Amino acid sequence: MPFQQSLSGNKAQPGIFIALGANQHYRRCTPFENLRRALGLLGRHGVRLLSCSRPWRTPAWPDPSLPPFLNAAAQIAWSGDDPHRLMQILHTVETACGRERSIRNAPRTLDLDLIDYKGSVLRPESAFELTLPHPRVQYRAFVLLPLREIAPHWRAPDTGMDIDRLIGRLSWHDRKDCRPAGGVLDAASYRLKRAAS
Ligand code: PH2
Ligand code: MG
Ligand code: MG
Repeated sequence: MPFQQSLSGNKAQPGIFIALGANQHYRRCTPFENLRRALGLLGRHGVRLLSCSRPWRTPAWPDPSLPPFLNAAAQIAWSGDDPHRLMQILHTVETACGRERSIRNAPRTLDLDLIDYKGSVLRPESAFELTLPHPRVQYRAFVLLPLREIAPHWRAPDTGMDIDRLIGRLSWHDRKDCRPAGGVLDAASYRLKRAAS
């Protein structure tokens, strides 16, 4: 299942897309292991992985002197109907992977962002409430480049802009050091590894 393009992107059928990121170890786990563990934990909360991009190594934004991130994007399936509840699940998994909340953009063991929930557009008055689509995704190479691997037909639900156009608008500076990092991120291989150890 890793790096499998979703059949629909969000062209034929809207989907649920999340972004994953990590640039800090948690105990002895590397950022790569944190991302893989997160996918396994999501499964225990009833979140099924439909497709996952390759992991990408990306410079920390906005301060590239911080450790680089490992980023990925995934399409998931979930039987619930409230994106706020799904966000709670993402937070629970972040906490289980050592996420501590400090200042904005601080290094983190795990960040799970809900990018697109079935094409919903939510614009709450408070910046602390869930906003959909994720308000910054359309400007971030570290989200768009992995997302394009699994959803090449994705369009931002609010502006309707397609992913190629969004990537085309990024500056060379923002894209130039973002690269696939090698390795395979999917929950099944993490479970197999655990079972063997
Ligand atoms: N996440 C941030 C801030 N900066 N930089 C990169 N490269 N990747 C991220 O996922 C990231 C970031 C806040 O969530
Ligand atoms: Mg984030
Ligand atoms: Mg976040």
